[in-house]
Amino acid sequence: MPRRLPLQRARKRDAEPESPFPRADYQRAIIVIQRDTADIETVATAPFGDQRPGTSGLRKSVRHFKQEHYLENFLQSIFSTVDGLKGGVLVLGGDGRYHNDVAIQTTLRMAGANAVARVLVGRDGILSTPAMSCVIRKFGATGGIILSASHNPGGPEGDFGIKFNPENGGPAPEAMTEAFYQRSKVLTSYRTLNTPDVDLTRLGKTHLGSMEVEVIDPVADYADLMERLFDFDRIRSHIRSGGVRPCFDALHAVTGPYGREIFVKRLGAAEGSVINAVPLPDFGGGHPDPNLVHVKELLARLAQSDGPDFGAASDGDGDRNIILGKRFFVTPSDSLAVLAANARQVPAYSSGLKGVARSMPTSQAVDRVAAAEGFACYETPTGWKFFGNLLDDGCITLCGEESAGTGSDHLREKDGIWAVLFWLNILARRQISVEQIVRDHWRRFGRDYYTRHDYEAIDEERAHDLMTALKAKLERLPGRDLAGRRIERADDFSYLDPVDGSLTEQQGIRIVIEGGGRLVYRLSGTGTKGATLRLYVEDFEADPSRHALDTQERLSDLISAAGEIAELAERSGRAAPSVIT
Ligand code: VG1
Ligand code: CO
Repeated sequence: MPRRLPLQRARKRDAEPESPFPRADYQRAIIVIQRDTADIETVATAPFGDQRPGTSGLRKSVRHFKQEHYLENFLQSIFSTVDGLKGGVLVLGGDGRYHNDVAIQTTLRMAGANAVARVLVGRDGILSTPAMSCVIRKFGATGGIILSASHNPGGPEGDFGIKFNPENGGPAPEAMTEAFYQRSKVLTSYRTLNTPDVDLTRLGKTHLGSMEVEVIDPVADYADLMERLFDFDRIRSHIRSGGVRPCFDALHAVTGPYGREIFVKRLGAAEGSVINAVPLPDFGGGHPDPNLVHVKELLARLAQSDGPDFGAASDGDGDRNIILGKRFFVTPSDSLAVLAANARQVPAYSSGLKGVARSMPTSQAVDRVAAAEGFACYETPTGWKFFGNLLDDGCITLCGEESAGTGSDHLREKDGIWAVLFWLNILARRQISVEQIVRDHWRRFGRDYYTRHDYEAIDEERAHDLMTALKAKLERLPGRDLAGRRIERADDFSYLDPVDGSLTEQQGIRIVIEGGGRLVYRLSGTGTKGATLRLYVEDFEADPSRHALDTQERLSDLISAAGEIAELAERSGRAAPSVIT
């Protein structure tokens, strides 16, 4: 395995155009350089220099994606890189955001021209990310293409994205995304079909050239899988008896139809318990990111005395989740720990867990469960792709990220609705509230206070300089005092994959403080404007009499120390973070 290029350094270089052709001349017309058969066209193109996928696929503004040949170039890089696609089976779908409809047809035509034998495409071009993973695995497909920018806003001024999942159903590993990028830099042409659009509104088979296209129900296979994992009977009777009053907010993103089928039809929740259930191209003007800032309507409902007592929401493509009780927020890091500690309550995990994994910036709450229960706990770089090998190799059963992603070996993607069902199953078994479950968990394992401060859309150069300056200090930090406590360790996180031996470096700065405190700094790999700096702060509290404090207050000394060490305000040019979660 070759050593990977450090992400930050490489991204900076992406800014420079690498095309050997002057784009302005080139963009004047689509030049068809070859017409192979009646329908297949080979179109001349020139590389864009900026098609290196980030944390989760290639993500850019819609405007950027709409540049002539931009989407086609990246698609051709995929078709030319993944051997098995020729003659293979491809699954295709997106989160329904603006441009999904156009891009789906472009992808179908290019799949046909690149000799894909069969495509399974979600009705209306829609598939959630976890449903994609489910379908790839169920039908033994060669891979899948997901059109999504996930939690990023949609609409003509919003973002678009594309990701590829190989046959295990998980995000393409780094070596593969790097190969796409390398290919994108040397492309001179792409192949497409000169054919009309395929009708995606009706289920069933049709043909595009010699390729078979099957329009599938995007919900059915996924819902069936959920029914096999969880105790639907028990959840249904818990809902029927009024033991729990759930409300699921789909934020006008992809999970609306999934939520309605599973919570209303199969579990008997009230009609109105799935809100914002119609997927819209601009997510109704909202931000499909399930955090406290963006689920205002859900919070308002939970605050009503006769309203729901269990709230949940998912993101643009359905892989994230937020879990709420009555006036109570479960941090994603705690959620992962609670699921791990209660896994035996759920049919699919009743024999216990093989191990767990969390991304590096995720709090250490799940580590405590692993230590107490005696199973392994892995720490990986941010991004679901790093869990793939551990899941495939049977090292872990559950995994999660602080960014509202949890999942298990049932798929190879994080899975929003799965997490909600897991919670409902625990509630139905334990017959107590969300808040009681979490408080009980803290009493047993201690509480890891946790917050993330995002500095969005800051100047790229300033962000990189901040990280460089901080890295230069790391060596001198251990042994020093931070907010009255000793710094134990300070490093730039690198990960040696225990399964394939690959090394991924420069994955974020960690400063570990005695007693379970931690500061983490990293640059986002999903943002599309400038740079986004994420500061993650956590601290451990064993004393149960101190488990009900305000998080920002409890962490305030560490937050200010984190600002001082990194000279955050001066170097970022921002007095305060743009989002606190
Ligand atoms: C963010 C999160 C990361 C998550 C990724 C994709 O990445 O921090 O945990 O895996 O988004 O999630 P970054 O590089 O911006 O921090 V999704 O639901 O947007 O595909
Ligand atoms: Co997502």
